[in-house]
Amino acid sequence: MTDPVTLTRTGNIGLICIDNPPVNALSFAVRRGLVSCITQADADSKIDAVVIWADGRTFPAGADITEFDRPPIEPALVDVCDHIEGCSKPVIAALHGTVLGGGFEVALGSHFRIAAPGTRFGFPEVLIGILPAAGGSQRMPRITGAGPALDLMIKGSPINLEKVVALGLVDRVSLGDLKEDALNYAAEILVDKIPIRRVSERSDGFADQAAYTAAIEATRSKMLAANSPLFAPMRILECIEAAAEMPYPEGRILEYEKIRACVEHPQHAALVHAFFAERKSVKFPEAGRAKPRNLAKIGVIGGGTMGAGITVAALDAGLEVIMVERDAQSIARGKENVAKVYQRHVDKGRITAEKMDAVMARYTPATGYELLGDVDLVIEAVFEEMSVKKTVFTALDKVLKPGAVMASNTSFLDINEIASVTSRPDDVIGLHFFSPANIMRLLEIVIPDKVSDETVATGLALAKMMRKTPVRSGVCDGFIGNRMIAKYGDVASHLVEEGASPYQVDAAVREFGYPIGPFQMSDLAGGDIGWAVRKRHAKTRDPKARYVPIADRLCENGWFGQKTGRGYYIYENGSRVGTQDPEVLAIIDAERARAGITPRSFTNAEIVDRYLAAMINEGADIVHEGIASCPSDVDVIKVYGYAFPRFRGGPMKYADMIGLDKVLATIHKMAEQDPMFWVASPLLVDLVAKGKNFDSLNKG
Ligand code: 3H9
Repeated sequence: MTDPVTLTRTGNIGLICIDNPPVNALSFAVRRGLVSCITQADADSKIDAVVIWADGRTFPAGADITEFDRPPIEPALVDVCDHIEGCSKPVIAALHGTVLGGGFEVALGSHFRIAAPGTRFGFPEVLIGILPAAGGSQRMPRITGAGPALDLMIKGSPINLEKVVALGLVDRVSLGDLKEDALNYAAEILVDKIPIRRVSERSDGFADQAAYTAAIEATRSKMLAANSPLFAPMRILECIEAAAEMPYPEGRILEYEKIRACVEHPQHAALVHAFFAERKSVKFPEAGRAKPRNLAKIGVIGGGTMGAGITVAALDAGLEVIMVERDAQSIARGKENVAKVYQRHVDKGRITAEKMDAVMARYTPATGYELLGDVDLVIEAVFEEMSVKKTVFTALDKVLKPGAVMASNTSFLDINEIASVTSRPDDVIGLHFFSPANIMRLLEIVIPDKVSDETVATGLALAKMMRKTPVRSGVCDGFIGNRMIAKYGDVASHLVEEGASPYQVDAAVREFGYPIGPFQMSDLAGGDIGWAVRKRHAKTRDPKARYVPIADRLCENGWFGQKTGRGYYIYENGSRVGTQDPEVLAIIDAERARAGITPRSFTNAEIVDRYLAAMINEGADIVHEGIASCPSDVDVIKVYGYAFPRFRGGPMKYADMIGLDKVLATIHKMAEQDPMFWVASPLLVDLVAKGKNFDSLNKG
């Protein structure tokens, strides 16, 4: 294996080059190489200054996350950064790409920093439940003070070069070839005899001590008020607070103690799982077998909330869009739905009016299919009814050019049946967006029986253009996400029928980490949506299956949730925050009495156990049936589309963490009460029998 870090010499400047694709992560060999090259350069009398440069697309994007679950190997990254800083000759970091986490810390360990335009900087450690622990939490505030460091490290989102320069974190912007400019900068430092500036010895960031303390206290109060369940952010704050209170050598010890606590916390493992799950989900087998077709112009059928959201996502991706509605009035509304998204951007100063005009110039409204003859792909987002979908696909089949991809945004219906009305089922695919489609990152790509690899690869290419997180799903009622929600939604209603109030169920689910509970969600989405689905299923529902009619009673009263001012909660004067409704509780009482149920009390833990056991069991069945390719895909769907708390990794990861035997025990216990509803998934039973977990199915 070749060394990923090398030292060469250009004149009297040593050039350390890191070459560890894809993102130059600071794995063991890179750390060892950096230490060794700095030592060599320091000892080499022909070298007077050193440039650290990285080949490929980026300066190191951080520590190597794949190493986190292995025993640590020396040298630790913090020692590498200190070693760089300790070099007796000027060290210049030449930065490009995404300078993140440990990469940023290597840069701050260097004495000078030069960066190429477009470089992004950040400390995303918090997103994997840890903190910058290679001296970053101690060095950055020494330059910037507390505010910017708190902001960057607690949010975890990257910032651009302009901001970094303004904060004093980068000394020079390269306007030509970065490597050459860095070498010239090093030469200049030598000629001008600019003294070495070690960040760990600086204190300019602490000059305004009052401002420093105020920033810490303001952030602490905000965090305590928000009552966030996340573990790492408060540890980050403690590190930044300590930076001003102790010399660097002590600060880095504290930083080490804090990261140890983070690493041992279950949130870290869950968040690392979420990180890799997201990257795994995009790897569809079809993409390896076929190339995507060209995508420049697409059609969207329907201008409602979904159609307009998809249109905005497509326009944002740089595509031309033809939106089709059935008549002049509907298309006018569709156009308005699209325009108002951009108008809001203009009003908030995010884009100029000219930019909005330029984007809208790529949008064409239409009331017929005639203009769709040359589009590369069509997404149908019409009413969720099989006959309506079939009419649309029959019409599209007549006008689309050969090779145009025909996608349905259905969230429940059988795409094989939709494809069957066309002469080209190989071009038909499901692209299930989540509302608001221009914001939600999840895209379920549903794979019907006859779809071609090329069509799937094109769907994936669209997801990439739209910056979506795509997950592969087989065809079944509700696909992965909605099929699961149907199951645990039933459990929520069972719990209410048995004695919990909807408000307690919501509170228990929020306590687990969801932003809102299932009944708040129903009020937000509109109770009529679930009602329509239940009516559709009524004909095929087994009369012996448990059915809780409480939601129907509310809908019969016209209480559909926020949009009608009343659902499970009351929403006074258009408020989006509901208050509890005694009349709802009375309806629930009446329904319990009708069902002959004597209500009992539940603990929040009992509610969550049952709710999640149903979710996990359905997820296991979905994997068992091959609808999901692996358990981590189920996790991605739930985290990105259904607000499952990311810090718990997803339902399948959560199950692994609490123990599958515990989940199975809950299911068996519930089956004693309702054996028809609670059937343990064969996959879950099998894994428990073999002492394995869901993660064992994620490999490969
Ligand atoms: C840290 O630094 C801790 C320190 O403070 C101190 C500790 C003591 N490690 O996302 P992509 C892989 S914590 C290992 O598809 P993009 C990724 O899995 C770290 N692997 O590309 C994928 O592999 P594959 C702080 C990594 O262009 C491939 O690279 N840093 C790492 O859309 C391409 O990734 C972070 O948290 C890594 N650090 O986005 C940065 N990063 O092809 C995390 C990526 O086999 N990374 N890979 O699936 C990112 O945010 C994005 O990957 C990045 C590129 C923006 C860099």
